[in-house]
Amino acid sequence: QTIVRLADYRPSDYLIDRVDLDVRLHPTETRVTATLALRPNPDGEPGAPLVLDGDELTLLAIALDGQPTGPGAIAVTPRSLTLHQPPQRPFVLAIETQVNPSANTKLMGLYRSNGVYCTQCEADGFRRITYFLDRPDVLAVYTTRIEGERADTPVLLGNGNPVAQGEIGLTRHYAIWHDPHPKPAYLFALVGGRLGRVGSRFTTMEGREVEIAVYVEPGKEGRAGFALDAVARSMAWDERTFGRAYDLDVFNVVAVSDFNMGAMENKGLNIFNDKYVLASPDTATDSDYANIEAIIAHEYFHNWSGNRVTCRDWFQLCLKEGLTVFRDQEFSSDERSRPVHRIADVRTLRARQFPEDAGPLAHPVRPRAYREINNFYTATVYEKGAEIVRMLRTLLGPDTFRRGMDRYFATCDGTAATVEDFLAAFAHESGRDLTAFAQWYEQAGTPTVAVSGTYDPAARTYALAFRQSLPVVATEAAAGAVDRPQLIQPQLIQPLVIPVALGLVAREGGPVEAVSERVHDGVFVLETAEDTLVFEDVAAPPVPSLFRGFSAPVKVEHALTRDERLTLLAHDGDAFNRWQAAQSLAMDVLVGRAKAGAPRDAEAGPEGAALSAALATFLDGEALADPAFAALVLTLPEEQEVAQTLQAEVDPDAIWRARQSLRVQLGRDLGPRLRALRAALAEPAGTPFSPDAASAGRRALRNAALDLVTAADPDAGTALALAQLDAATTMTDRLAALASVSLVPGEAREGALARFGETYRHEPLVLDKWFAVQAMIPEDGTPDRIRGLMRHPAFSLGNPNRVRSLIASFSLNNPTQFHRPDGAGYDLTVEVVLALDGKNPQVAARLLTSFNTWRMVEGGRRRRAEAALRRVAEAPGLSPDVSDIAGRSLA
Ligand code: DPP
Ligand code: ZN
Repeated sequence: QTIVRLADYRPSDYLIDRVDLDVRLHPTETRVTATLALRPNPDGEPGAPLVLDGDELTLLAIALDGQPTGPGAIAVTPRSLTLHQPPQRPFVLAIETQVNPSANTKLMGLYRSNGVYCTQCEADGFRRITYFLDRPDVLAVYTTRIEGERADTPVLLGNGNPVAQGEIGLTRHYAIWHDPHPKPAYLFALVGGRLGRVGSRFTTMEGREVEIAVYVEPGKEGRAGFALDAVARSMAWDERTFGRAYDLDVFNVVAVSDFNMGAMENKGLNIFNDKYVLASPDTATDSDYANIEAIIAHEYFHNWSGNRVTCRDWFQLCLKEGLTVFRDQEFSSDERSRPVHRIADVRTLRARQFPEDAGPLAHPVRPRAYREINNFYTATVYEKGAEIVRMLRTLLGPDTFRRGMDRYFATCDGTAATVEDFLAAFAHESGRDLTAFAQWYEQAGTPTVAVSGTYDPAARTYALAFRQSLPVVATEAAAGAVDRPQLIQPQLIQPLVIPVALGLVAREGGPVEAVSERVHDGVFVLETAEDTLVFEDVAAPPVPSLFRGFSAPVKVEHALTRDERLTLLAHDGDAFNRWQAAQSLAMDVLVGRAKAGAPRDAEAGPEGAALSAALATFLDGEALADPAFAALVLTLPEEQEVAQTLQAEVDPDAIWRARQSLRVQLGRDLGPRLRALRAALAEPAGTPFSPDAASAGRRALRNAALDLVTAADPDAGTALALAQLDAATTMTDRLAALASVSLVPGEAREGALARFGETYRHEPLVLDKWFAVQAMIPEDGTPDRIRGLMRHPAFSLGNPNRVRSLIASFSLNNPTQFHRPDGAGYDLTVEVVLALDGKNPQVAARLLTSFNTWRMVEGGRRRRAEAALRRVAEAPGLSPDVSDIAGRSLA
């Protein structure tokens, strides 16, 4: 497996201007004729051979300018097609290949999902359809003719606009699609199948009439309306917020049930994992609705950030992904509650990206080398990439930021761009040098910012001393560039440009109006390793509120006292930091108890009691005013977050006991309030369902209360949960009840699980939730339970959603069982990774990343984890995907 390096980038020696595809669909013998209009690239090497990429392809025929190629003119393997002496003028290559969609279990290229033909070409799946220059900087105009049996494939969809369709004999028909916008091969798509359709129209601000449609399994049309509406809302939002209009006459979304990713932004033909399209109150939770809305928006927004402006090479992946995540986060914040959404995004970042950045798979947002690009669709590229764009907006201000975006789209439209092109647009509009800021793209690892405050009563000043540091991360090794770790020397690490949104809060509440020339619009910019910010004219010692709205993706070391945190929880003007204050109070308790190895029912400690008292005041004052926010304040940091705070020699059982003891304590101390809240928030019978943020917030708070009540009083809580399970009219309430019940061992649990499984036996997406609930039970019996469920008729290793629900939920979200001292959790994961690798290497590799925290756990577990990883690394016939993850994890 060769290493691809950013430093080795060279333009392609040839370009492809037009692609005419003729695809004759057949379950096992699909024939593809690709007619490519090629020419030498003026920026390439004159006379170089033309090397087209392929993967598992069978060549049937080839012609150059209409003539058969002479003997010895080409060399063909399943992985490449080389034309030794291509004409040094424009020429046409016609290539006929044959592929077997039914045998394609990798779900890359052309495959069948529930009988529906569909494609996935990012990052390099197009080469599994035809020989091609499969790289994102080769942009062509595509015309696609798709032919199939009318009975099997009444719906035939391609990129762009439909231009023709017709009959062929008695049983076959065809459709022709033309996409006028030049695009890289990874954005190609086609679909053929029996599909139901819901549709509507949208008129763009430019006056274009667009037909929007969502295609789903026949019979599920009633579950497609929310996604359809989200498309229209996304279109309107991108016009309003970024001035971006849609540019084709049709926009199609197709839901398929076997899909490696969440969804794919193919031009004019987005293909979705059906989990992110189908929604009804009875089958989808509030978070499903929120995810559907966010992912529909994300893929639609790619039409500009990704498609109109694409990436020069895969090292620039964050250019489209980080930016588009930022855009979808903003959309969701505007459509829902901004602080609530921000908290949710930061929780995800801390739960997924921080551990990645602290472990052996750490890599810069723009990696410098890779072995397998499919392993770089990571939380770092996506979520940290989005944080970089957010910081840019904070640094430049919203108006300059918007002008920079306009300039980026204007200057890079129709091109394959780089991170440098992106930053240049903002440098131009702001007149600022962004060279130092660009380090965010280059350095792996989560920075730490240590802060200490000093009040000088005589001078009436308040000084905040900041010191930033970056962990020494084996960056090059992490990026796959070298075989053994090669540590970056600490002195080579550059300080980052860190926007610190801040304010001062008076001890008795209310803001402190202090002045500092270095704070603009509430933001101080830390640009050096150390710096001190002084506020003048401060009458009394204030409480600093730092990194408001989580203004930078850093860890903050700031030794506030409990009283200071309580002040922020009660009085900070920034909602994010109020939530953060509660989290920090809880984290202090959890870390203290985990270190002390606290038993499960630890006697109510004084710090825990202080937290209960503060939460009681908070709930009394405002729980009903903003239930969604209150639900987040009530939710303790996850076990993985506590582990990240402890950093080394982590004992997951001690963390679980600490968290459990605090849940019990809060449940006891707040019990009457929580029950009263549940009653106050109950929906009057007959209330029509709404997935909106306010209704979802009320359900979230009721269920957060249920969770704590059940922790403190399992019998009473289980009774409440069972009643809720029976009476619930939404999947949100039903699933929350099932989750509460699942934590209390006994017959009630087993009965409830059995009934739920029976009720939804024909609903795979609901069974996924049922699989996940069981996979996350923190008990010794769970690995056996999972092995049993793997024999359930609805489970299949071939379906990525099933694997993620039953196996990845266990490996990623059940820390005590994954990290069992006897190694049974590691064994189960490895067994599935190896069984899956031959079928679907991408999903297998992703599952193996659950080991990315293995170095943090205590010695016995660590040795077992390492041995498990070695078993993977040494297994014969590994895919490049899994071998890359195993190798880097052990490096
Ligand atoms: N489909 C994936 C996404 O939109 C990769 N582009 O993030
Ligand atoms: Zn994306």
